[in-house]
Amino acid sequence: MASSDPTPAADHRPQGDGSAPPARPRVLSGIQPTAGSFHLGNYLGAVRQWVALQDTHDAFYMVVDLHAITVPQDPAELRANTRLAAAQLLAAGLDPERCTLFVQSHVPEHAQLAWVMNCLTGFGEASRMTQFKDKSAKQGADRASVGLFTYPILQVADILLYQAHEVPVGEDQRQHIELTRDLAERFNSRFGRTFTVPRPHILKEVAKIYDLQDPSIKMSKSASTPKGLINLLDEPRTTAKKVKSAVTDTDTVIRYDAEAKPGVSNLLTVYSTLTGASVAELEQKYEGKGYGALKTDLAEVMVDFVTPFRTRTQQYLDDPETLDSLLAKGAEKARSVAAETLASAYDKVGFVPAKH
Ligand code: ATP
Ligand code: LTN
Repeated sequence: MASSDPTPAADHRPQGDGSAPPARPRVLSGIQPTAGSFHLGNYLGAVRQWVALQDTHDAFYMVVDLHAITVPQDPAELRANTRLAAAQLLAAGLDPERCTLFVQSHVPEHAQLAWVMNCLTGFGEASRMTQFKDKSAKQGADRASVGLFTYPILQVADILLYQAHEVPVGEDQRQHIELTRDLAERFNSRFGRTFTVPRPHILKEVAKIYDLQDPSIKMSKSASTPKGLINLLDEPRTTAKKVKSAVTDTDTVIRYDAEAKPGVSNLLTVYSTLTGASVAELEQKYEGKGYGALKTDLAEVMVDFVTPFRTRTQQYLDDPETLDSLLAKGAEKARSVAAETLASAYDKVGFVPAKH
């Protein structure tokens, strides 16, 4: 179930003549190419939804390399990680025939609209973004780039360029989607209706997957110990080991209770999402059995999931020409939409059209 949002997406796209069949709602999302492997939180909190939404929505997904350079990146690693992210998205089930998959820097309109949005954002407003506060605190405020500060505004441009109705993300991104809504409304009221006001698409159950060693924090690539982080491209043996040594509690009852039993509850969420069995069914299945049994079975479920995922990812990486041409086609499709929105926004703010 998507979290209920009080305000439906408001579609301010120019209307057709009414004879065309109703278009599917549009979704857009992005993932950073900053870690080699996706982790289980990225997959369950975001990518899994992306795959499902291809069938019901007009879906645009991108690897956000412009966002990645808001913190220092090694150029060769960035290039490799961008292709690796795309390969993992394809391995996870994105189908270029059913969605538009592209790399953010291939579509120059992102940076162009971001500038306009920068000029519409209050300095104080941008200063309240918690992801910036967290990330800049980690690096030391003096070393944080201006790009990191305006990161959320680039994200706003990403979303508005495609007139997206919904944005599938994890809970940590909610504030950025709120900013997107605010800026879309501000632009529309100041310059006339231009942008669709999007809403977040956040699945409650998987909005936050927790660290296996410290279930009070979200699973993250920047966790203090790699033992609590499941990277999808890890050796399956390593993954099984991490699941088996997940922190639970001194009690032995397998019951979902996020407050009192965060470790077990997290394992139940993961188990349930990967197998389709409900949490209630799992509680029943493991009634009277210890945590060992649950962990052994979940380790097997995880191994069965990551093994083909790794193989498929490698197949895409082994053929970079095909991968790059898939991405080029995606960028072409994305650009045709983005260019139209940018032209309309430029016109609204009063720029003289460039002669061709
Ligand atoms: P990390 O915390 O490891 O740095 P991230 O948030 O930087 O991860 P992104 O590439 O920015 O990783 O995020 C990709 C998607 O994964 C986002 O939609 C984010 O909300 C989601 N996500 C990240 N971690 C989790 C988690 N632990 N549980 C659920 N969703 C998550
Ligand atoms: N900030 C997001 C990544 C991201 C994104 C987007 C998500 C960049 N642009 C547009 C949704 C829509 C993150 O850190 N996960």
